[in-house]
Amino acid sequence: MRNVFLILLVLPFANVSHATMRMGEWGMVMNENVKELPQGCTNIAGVKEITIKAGREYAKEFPGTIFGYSQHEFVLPKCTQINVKFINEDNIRHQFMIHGLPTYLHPQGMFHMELYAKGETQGSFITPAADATYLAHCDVAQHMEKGMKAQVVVGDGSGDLPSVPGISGQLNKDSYGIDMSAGNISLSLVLLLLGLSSCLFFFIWRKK
Ligand SMILES: [Cu+2]
Repeated sequence: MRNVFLILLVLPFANVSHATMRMGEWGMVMNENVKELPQGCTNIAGVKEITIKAGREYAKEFPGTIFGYSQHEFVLPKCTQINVKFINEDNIRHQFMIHGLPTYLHPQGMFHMELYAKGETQGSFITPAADATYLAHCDVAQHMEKGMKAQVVVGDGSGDLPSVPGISGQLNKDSYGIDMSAGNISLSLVLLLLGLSSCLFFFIWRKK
């Protein structure tokens, strides 16, 4: 009886969030939205299909990265239902998570797709009514830092995000400092003088 009472007490709060989740041994799709209209949209303006592939293959183009997406930028119209096909080409876990979406549509502002190994899945969300640029990434440790970062531009966007491969440069650029120690400088000078004097020597020797 006490349990029934508890359930009745909790029931009115159970439907507060529109959180949806599908999961299995393949991975998960969390916080999809195909029902709720974002504020400022009068109707769903259209439906757009996008495909995003995740894998090591896509890092080749960008030195210093290990992982990547087949596209690091998506330009999408406002108030549009986006059907995302997410393909993982690696045999490790990868995600495609969009952040900063309206929290009344997506808990924590997040739309999340994840595959534990090679495979594919589908998920949908509706783009908001304002011009904005959203971060999309893979949250597995070090995957974003190593290249799995993209931007989702809705309408005209709100400016490029930093360190998006191919869009706004690399996250961790290798830097090679110049060795300015006395030993290194004197060695360089000696080699320079040696080179110059040998040139001079052969020049004079050939003149004879
Ligand atoms: Cu990943």
